[in-house]
Amino acid sequence: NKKGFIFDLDGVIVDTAKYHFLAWKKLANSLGIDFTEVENEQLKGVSRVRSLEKILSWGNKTISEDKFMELMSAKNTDYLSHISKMDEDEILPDVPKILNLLKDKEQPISLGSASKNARTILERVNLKKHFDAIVDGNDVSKAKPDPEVFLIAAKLLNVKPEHCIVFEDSVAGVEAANAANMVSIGIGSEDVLGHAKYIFKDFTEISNEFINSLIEN
Ligand code: B16
Ligand code: MG
Repeated sequence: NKKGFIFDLDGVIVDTAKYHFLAWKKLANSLGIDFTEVENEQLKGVSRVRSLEKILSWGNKTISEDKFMELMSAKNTDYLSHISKMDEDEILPDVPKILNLLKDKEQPISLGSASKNARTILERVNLKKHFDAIVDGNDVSKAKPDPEVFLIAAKLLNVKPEHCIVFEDSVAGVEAANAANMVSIGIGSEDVLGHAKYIFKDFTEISNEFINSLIEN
């Protein structure tokens, strides 16, 4: 039995969500726009361009195209300054355990991230070797909640979408997995990810038996 296991990156494998938060907050506040965890939740899994568009609309701001590009680049530079300090300690609990279990069971594994920095981050935390395929923000034309990122991953793994399982921490990502006709597993809080097929607080709550049942069914 072969299934395709697709992992989101930010908020699932590593807690880079906190660095996105810091960088967007700095940028929003510099424009006089409020930015709290509530706004941040709506940016999870959302592309860089779309995130900035949302922040500007919350602040009722319109800016020139040049200024837009400048802000995007400033946000990413700031974000990368956090990323450059990352190491294996920032891998979220039990992620390596699950990746190793899937490898033992000969299950194909892909990354399915909206981030254009995904490969850099996987290299920093030394997890790249675990992935049979990597699909990230550089490979897609339509951002989550569009299912494109996960459908490309399924194709690269050579597994039918309905035989794929997606781990996601974002509202947009769970929507994308559902739209792709995949089994969605929310990693985070039930209040936010109620539309996922299964929800766990983190990987420490996921048992080997549960993974086995996903493979068998
Ligand atoms: P970048 P994921 C997403 O990654 C993040 O959740 C989201 O907050 C971010 O804006 C997006 O990547 C783009 O990231 O600016 O690095 O290209 O959760 O889909 O792995
Ligand atoms: Mg995420």
